[in-house]
Order: sequence, then C-alpha cells, then structure tokens
Amino acid sequence: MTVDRYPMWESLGIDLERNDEFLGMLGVVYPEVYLSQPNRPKGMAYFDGATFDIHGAPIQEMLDEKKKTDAQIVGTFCIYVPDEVILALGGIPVGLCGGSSYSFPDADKTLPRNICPLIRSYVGFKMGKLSPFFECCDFLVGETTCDAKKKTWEILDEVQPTYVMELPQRKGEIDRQLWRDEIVNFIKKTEDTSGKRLTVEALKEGIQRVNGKRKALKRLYETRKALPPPISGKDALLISQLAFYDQIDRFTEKVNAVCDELEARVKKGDGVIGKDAPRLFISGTPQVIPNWKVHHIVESSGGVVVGEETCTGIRYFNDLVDESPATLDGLIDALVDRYLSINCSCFTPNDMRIDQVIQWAKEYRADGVIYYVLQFCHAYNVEYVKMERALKEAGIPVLKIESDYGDEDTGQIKTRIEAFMEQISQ
Ligand code: BJ8
Repeated sequence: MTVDRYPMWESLGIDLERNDEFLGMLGVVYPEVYLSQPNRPKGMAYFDGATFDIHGAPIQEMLDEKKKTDAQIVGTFCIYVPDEVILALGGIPVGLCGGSSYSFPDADKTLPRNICPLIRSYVGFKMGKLSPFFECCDFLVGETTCDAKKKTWEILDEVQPTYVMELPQRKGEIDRQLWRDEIVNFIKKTEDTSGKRLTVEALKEGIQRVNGKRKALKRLYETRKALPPPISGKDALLISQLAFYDQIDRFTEKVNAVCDELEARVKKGDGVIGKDAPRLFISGTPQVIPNWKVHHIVESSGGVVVGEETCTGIRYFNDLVDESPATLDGLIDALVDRYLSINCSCFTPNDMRIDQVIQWAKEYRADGVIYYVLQFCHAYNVEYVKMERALKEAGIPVLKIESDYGDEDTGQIKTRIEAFMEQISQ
C-alpha cells in the first residue's frame, strides 16, 4: 500500500521510509481485521478513517493548534496522569504507549529485550524516530508505576524532557497526601512550561470535557451488555484505543453518535452476532493500538468480547471527577480522589480490582473471563493468583493468556481460546 506523505513528517525528523513501511503494514492488516466484519455500525467509518490516518491528521491538527494558541503538547503513558490539568492550561494531552512490535529492533539497541512489550514498543518508536506523536510533544510525563516504566523514564529523559509523577502504591491517608502533592507539583510544572496560571473556571472546564469523554465511553460500553451485543469487541476496543489520540471534543461527539445508532440497534434486538455466541470479558494489561490480537482471535472463532477491565477499557472511564467544588483546592481534591480510585495492579493490596472484575463480568453477562497479561508484566501476572481464586469462587470460568505483540503464539492461543469457549458453552 502506498502512503501519502505529510510534509510535517520531514520537519519533525521522522524516518520517512520506515514510517511508510509501518503505515503500509497497518493498511494491509486493518482491512483484514476490521473491514471484513459484518454488520458494523455506520458510525465506525469515522474511526476507520482516524486509524488509517493515525500519523497524519491528528498530528497536523495538534501542530496547527500549537501555532494558533501556543498550546503545549504533553505526552503521557498512564491513565493516572490527569489530562484535565493539561487541558485547563491550554495544552493537548496525547497517549504514547506502544502496541506494535514493529519498533522492537529500535528499542533493543538500548533496552534489554526481556521487558514488557508495551514499553519496548514505545521506546522503539521514540529511538527509531517512528512516531510523529513523540516528536511533536513539548515534554513527556512518566509515573512511578511498575519497575520497568520507572527506569525507562531515565533513558527517555536523555532524549526528550521527561517529567515524572510519583504514584503511591498503597491507598492510605499518607499515600493520598503524597498523590495530592504530586498533582499540585504537576500543576506547577504545567503552569511554568505553559506560562499560564490555573483558574477555577479553566480547571472546571477541563474536568467537564474529560468527564464528557468518559460519559460517552460509558454509554458505549453500556450497549455491550445487551444480548446480543450491537457492536463487536474489536470495534469497541478500537474506539477506546483512539480515545488517547483524537481531539477530545470531536471524539466525544463521534462516540455519542455511534451510541445513538447502537441504542437503536439494542431496542430492535439487532446484534453483530447470535444470542448464543460465547461472551467473553477481558481483564488485565492495556491493549494499545494496533494490538487487537486477543479480540481478533475470539471474534474470528465464533465468540464475542463484551467488555475490558483494562486501561484501554473500563478502568479508563469508569469514575467521573466531581465537578461541584467551587474552589481550586476543592477541584484538586476531586481529581486526587478520582485518580486514586483506579485499581492498577501496581497497588498493594488491590482487592478492589478483584471485586470490580467479578462485578463487571456479571454485569456484562460474560460466560467467562480471559485474563490477559503482557509478557514480563509481573504485577498483573502475580495478581492473577488471587484473581483466579476469586473468580472460581464466584463460579466464573477464567483463562489466562500471557502474550506479547508477535504472531508466533497466535495458533496456540487460538486453540486454547476455542477450547475455553467450548467448555463455557456447555
Ligand atoms: S494504570 S496498567 S496504564 S501502569 S503492562 S507498563 S504495568 S509491565 S501499563 Fe499501566 Fe498505568 Fe497501570 Fe494502567 Fe508496566 Fe505491566 Fe507493562 Fe503496564
């Protein structure tokens, strides 16, 4: 597939030939995985376009905005980083996690190979000059979540300014105070780099815009609880993945437009698959674009994914920030509480996450849970011990899949998922 080059790629210093190659591969895989699905909602056309043009229009749009309003572009890697603050100070937050193995060789020149593929991928995109998203950022924001990420910020900081937020790993009063201080420090950092001062009105507006996006995603996921679901797991996942890249207000509008269509389908009982298809709920590590592996295997084997307890799923949008406080301090407290309610396995203990998975698996009427772990992610891997026990006690069948971004294990995973679906369908 030939790729029309954007002139800005050259000025951003992107490796043009490899960018062509990467986008060309995406242009081959995407129609196979996505466009071949039957009975897709019409509103998905927007998200198809956004994926095909992922290194193009969104970058141009951010650069135009920067030129017009002096907006700073801030790259993030974790859903604990409060986008509301960046938006309130006139900036643009953009997610930079990597979901493709294309950049592994570039990361391997610097990092050990046996680390989490999500990190290996984004480090490779940076080191190989393969991502215009990285190259248009004014600074990056890391966080002290897992060990591999923590140490990676030191390496990234050598090539691009990287600010690090210290995330506590427990949820007591001391930890809350630490996290509050970290959010206040992040506000100061963003104020200094933007040359603006945070106001109550601006922060409130930032909160409302992000809450609007969360509400739209909640609405989308609500429709997936229907029997049969009106949208495939792959399409819903794609929308969630694009939430990290697309212009926030347009994204919210487009998701709501798809939801209108999906709710009408639910009313008519119109689904993308038969009522008897095995319904699977995914729990675990994030699935960053273009990582559609498990969803594609499930849905090309006769099942359907009805929800994801991941950071590219429900964890991202489940809790809203309280918009009611009238003071800056009150709004900051609301941010602190909302972000600390996310249950990442970097926290200990993390039993709330287990309770949530059981509750959501039931709400989404799942026949079984696939516990998805990216290779070398110790936190999610070890947390499975308690998760498996709890799910079994709750009578919910579970299958653990540990994988990376390559295709080598696709056949074996397909066999295991098919056997699992057969077992839960009996
Ligand atoms: S809140 S899941 S986005 S840290 S998968 S890099 S934990 S070794 S991505 Fe994450 Fe924030 Fe948690 Fe979500 Fe490390 Fe594990 Fe890799 Fe991970």
